[in-house]
Amino acid sequence: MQEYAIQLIKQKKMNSNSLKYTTMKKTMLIMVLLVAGITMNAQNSEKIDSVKILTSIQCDMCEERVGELLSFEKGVKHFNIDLDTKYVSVIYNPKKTTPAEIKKAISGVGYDADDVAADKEAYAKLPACCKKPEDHDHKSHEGH
Ligand SMILES: [Cu+2]
Repeated sequence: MQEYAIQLIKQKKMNSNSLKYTTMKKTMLIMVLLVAGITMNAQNSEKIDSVKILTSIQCDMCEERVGELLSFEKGVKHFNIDLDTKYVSVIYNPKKTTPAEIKKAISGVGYDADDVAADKEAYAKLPACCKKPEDHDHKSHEGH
């Protein structure tokens, strides 16, 4: 009976101790979960990269054409086309595409993209207003 009483007292002591312990444990657990959550988030969130490509676009039809292409291009998250500077800025997922692939796609619809020259066939199919000024001049001279 005495032993039981001692045990009870011990248990009480332990309980108050373990209450503190539990609170600490909870805090630790929350912290661990938080850190794990942040780490997982960083791993899960798609990595993004950006590239700025100088193109040979001429008018808003070109802007539309390139815009439509980029809207459906694999790995492209966002893009901005500046008709004045002819620069196309692309935010992309480097796991799904590369600047080279994006440039190739732009070339495929008839435009120079940095060092990648426009696909000749695609360029030939472009309406006159979308062709480079030097080709315009050539045409207008032919007409005279
Ligand atoms: Cu155009």
